Amino acid sequence: MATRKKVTKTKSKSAVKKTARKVVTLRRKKPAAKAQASKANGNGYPRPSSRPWGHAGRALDGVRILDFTHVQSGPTCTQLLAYMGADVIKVERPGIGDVTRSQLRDVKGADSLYFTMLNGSKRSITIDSKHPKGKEILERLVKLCDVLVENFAPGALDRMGLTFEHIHKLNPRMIVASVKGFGPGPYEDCKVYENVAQCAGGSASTTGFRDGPPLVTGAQIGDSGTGLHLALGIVSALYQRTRTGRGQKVLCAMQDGVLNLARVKLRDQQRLAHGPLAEYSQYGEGIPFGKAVPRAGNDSGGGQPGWILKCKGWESDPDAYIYFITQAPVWGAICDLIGKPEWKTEADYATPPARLPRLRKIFDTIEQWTMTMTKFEVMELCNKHDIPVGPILSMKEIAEEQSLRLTGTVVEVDHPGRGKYLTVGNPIKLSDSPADVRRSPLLGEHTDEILRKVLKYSDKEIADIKVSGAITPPEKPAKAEAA
Ligand code: CAO
Repeated sequence: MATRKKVTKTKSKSAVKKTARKVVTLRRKKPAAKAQASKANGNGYPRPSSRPWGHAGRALDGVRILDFTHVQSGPTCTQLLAYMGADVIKVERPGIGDVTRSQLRDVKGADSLYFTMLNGSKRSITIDSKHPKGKEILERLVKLCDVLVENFAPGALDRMGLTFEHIHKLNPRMIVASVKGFGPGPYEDCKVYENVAQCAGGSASTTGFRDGPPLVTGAQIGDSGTGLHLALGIVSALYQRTRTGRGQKVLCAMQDGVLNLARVKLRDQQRLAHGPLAEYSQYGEGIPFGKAVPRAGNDSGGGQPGWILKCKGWESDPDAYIYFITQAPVWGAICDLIGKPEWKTEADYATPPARLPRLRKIFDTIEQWTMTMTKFEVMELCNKHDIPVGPILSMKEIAEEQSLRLTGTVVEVDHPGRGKYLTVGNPIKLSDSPADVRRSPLLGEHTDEILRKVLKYSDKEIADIKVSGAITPPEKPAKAEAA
């Protein structure tokens, strides 16, 4: 990175560099030398690479992440950064590791899919962060990394002695990124899991059918959604650091992340003050609105009404359905396809406002047509006329979908403990940074490698660390001899 070269130069005059910076410079010698060679142009950026697309390294090459995450929200974030090329070092508790390694296990003794699908492309080191030697190793890592990512319960990182102030003293360039359940306020100390966030972020109260209870959604918008937000915060902080030279705190509260994804519902809450929400089917059904945004079933959240309709085979196949959107510009084509050409001109159906109170009847009529075909046949016919429809795909269908394999969105990787498994690759495609999707690490698989090659401990020091108990599980008390 051009800016990195600049920072290294400036820092060479400062006392700070003598400690943490020194090692960082060592590690980055190669890219810095390369950057030197490709002379900067007038605006300070390096000359555009002449290498073929996809052969100029990865977007986050040279970024090292101290990954102190567990369960889902944090690991989602660091996995994405790893896919983008960052060196992600996952710190895990000796003997136990991330609790998800053993949660929802499907293969006896092997790391669960819960773990393997959230921790690909990372390295694993075991460190007892509460052991004095473990603390020392961690502090050495802090000095060598660009970002620390964590999603412990509130206060846990501080209790390990890793306050932001302390981290910043060790490494002023360090970005400290956290997921917490809630932001500052009455609930800031609460522990939070996915569905708590879905409920507190406004998703559950607006999901489901009007006459049923609130519903949580299967998509992990609280965990993976917040991890995604955090990744954006980290990349932005890395970019700002190229100008300021210093790291900063990045905080994503799961409640905030869910609300951000549910923002159209906050939109509707405010619209409600000005009258009923005409695109909600309850409006057409003559059911009055209450004080808060109601659950909208399968109504579309936008201005183009939609609903989920049965297709051929729905009686036995729970996924034989299609989402059908009556987009205004293709209304004529829809009328022709479903055998209702008169709806193109009849006053009750010809315009979007006229159709709003009749949505139930319209979708019932369209459904009579969709039920005569499979969801894929409906899709093929509709797409010919630019009518937006979405077949309800089961996870089985997605797992078998070849186009997702070809794009690298679904990737098969091989794992020594469990054999081949499918994972979700990088959903964000960069034309010059191919995703780096590798299997998840075994617990502590890279402990030795990291101690030696990253932290530069000598053989003797490593031998001492091994017997210290800082990287190994505590000894089980010896069983009392039988009398
Ligand atoms: N060595 C020694 N101790 C370690 C360690 C290591 N390598 N890694 C973790 N620990 C310790 C922590 O220091 C903490 O100890 P203290 O409570 O004594 O300080 C302890 O392990 C447990 O951490 P935790 O409280 O975060 O874990 P939990 O299982 O009780 O709670 C969760 C889990 C997810 C509810 C909580 O971490 C949380 O609320 N996180 C923030 C929100 C979040 O990310 N939620 C999404 C989770 S995914 O659904």
